[in-house]
Amino acid sequence: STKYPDIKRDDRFARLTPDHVAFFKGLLGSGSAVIDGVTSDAAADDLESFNSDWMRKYRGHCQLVLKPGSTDEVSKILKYCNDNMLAVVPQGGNTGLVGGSVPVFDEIVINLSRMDQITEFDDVSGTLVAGAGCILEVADQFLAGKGYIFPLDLGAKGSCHIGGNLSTNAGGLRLLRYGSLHGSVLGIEAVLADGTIVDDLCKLRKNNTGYDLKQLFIGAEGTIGIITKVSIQCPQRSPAQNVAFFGLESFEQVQKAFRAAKGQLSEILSAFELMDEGSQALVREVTGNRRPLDGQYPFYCLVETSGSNADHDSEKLESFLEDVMEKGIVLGGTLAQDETQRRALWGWREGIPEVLGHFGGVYKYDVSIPIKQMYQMVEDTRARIDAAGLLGDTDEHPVRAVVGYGHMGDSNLHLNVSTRRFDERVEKVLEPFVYEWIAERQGSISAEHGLGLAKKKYIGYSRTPTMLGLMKQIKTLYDPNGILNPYKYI
Ligand code: FAD
Ligand code: 2HG
Ligand code: ZN
Repeated sequence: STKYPDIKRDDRFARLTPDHVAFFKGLLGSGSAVIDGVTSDAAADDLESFNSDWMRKYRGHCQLVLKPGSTDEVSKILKYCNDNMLAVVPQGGNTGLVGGSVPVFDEIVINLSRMDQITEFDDVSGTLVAGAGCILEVADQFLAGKGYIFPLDLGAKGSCHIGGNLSTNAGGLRLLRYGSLHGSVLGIEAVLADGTIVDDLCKLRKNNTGYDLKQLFIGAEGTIGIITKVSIQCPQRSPAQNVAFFGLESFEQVQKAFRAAKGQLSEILSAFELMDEGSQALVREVTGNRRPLDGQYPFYCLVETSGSNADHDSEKLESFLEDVMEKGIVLGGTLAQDETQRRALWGWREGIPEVLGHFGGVYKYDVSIPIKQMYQMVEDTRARIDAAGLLGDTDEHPVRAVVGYGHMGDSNLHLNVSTRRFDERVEKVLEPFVYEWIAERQGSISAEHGLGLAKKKYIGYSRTPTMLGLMKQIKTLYDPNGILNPYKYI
């Protein structure tokens, strides 16, 4: 039984037998590194969290979870799977938002959580080397103790793994300042489908020696190999951080505020995030927290600065806020006075994904579009859902809210449709409408979350047939039997 009527299990893949399980137990031991539902019934509950995604929207039926403790074990597992035509899903913290990290049918989950060691840090260059299973927040806390920062931050930091971050090429809250992982990752170690270990764990900033193959693994979503180690360039942690939160009356004004922030805060600007009133009303409703501003506004922005001089930075942020308020760009605002207030303000932004699924289900679109048209997408979608009679306050309306928020600094909008339940009518109104809307504006159907299972049908809206052909050739070269994360986007 499966929730995916239009996907068929690939009969080339073997079904798990007790002999297969015995091999894996022989390799990893019979302790907690193997969760086995093939030869033992007791594990059904234990398997659930590996089969089900963060949104509780995608669910597989895997009967075996393997947690290797070393690259050599990953290599032996994959070689055996490849020789025996056993399909696998690499899994990190399972916080991905496109259904890529869980099986579709009975694929084996290879979970990297035991490979979490921080093995090297050079405090002159800022180069960190760690296992792919290291939790992002753990890596960042380690770096904090050394005066450095991980060049990526996101709401799921307490659970996601750095290997998962690389595999999705996660963008996050400070890409505007620290850039993409394609720039900060120096090297990786990975294992290919046939067990070959690719040692490209380079620790150098510069290395122009032929094709930069590690880049292929960044954003590949576990389809061409399993990342086992990561080497990454980390910037100096700024001792001073300041946060402002303010309300505006239109998206036109949001754009003016962004322009002003870049001009006035320049090198200390570290985040510029956008939230609409709909998203903030949901955070208020679910958390019950007191809103940071007295009034309500159609739009809110959170601006963060990170620099070396707290007084100088807060003076700059204060005069920025005064300036945009005087000019009528911003209608009301507040500045965090201490770390507790900074965290509270960030909570109004980072807490949004959690509350969106609170009432039943959520349809998520992670969109890159030219900045001027960014919010139009939310308005057009809301109007369309409304015209179909699906939006309303009562139970017969499946949709509760159509909201938009995201990384204004990167022209990356998160369009979310929060529902009382997953409903086919809603999906039909949304898709392919949303994707066509994006393609007409030369946007991307996935700015930072990837494609996984959720967007596999729609890749053609953002990539040409030639590019898709090249991707398929690479997939075949690295994983000829197609055992790595099958049924997903490639
Ligand atoms: P998983 O979910 O376990 O896996 C994601 C994909 O990578 C899957 O396809 C999986 O097969 C593959 N994979 C995992 N580990 C490996 C590995 N070692 N080798 C090969 N393949 C692997 N994303 C953003 O870009 N920006 C955000 O701001 C952001 N915020 C988020 C906030 C919340 C609350 C949540 C729940 C998610 C958010 N995300 C965000 C989604 C984001 O993709 C993930 O949080 C994170 O990057 C995934 O890491 P993970 O370890 O959980 O990977
Ligand atoms: C964020 O920026 C994440 O908070 C999640 O990328 C976005 O929930 C979403 O759609
Ligand atoms: Zn995001």
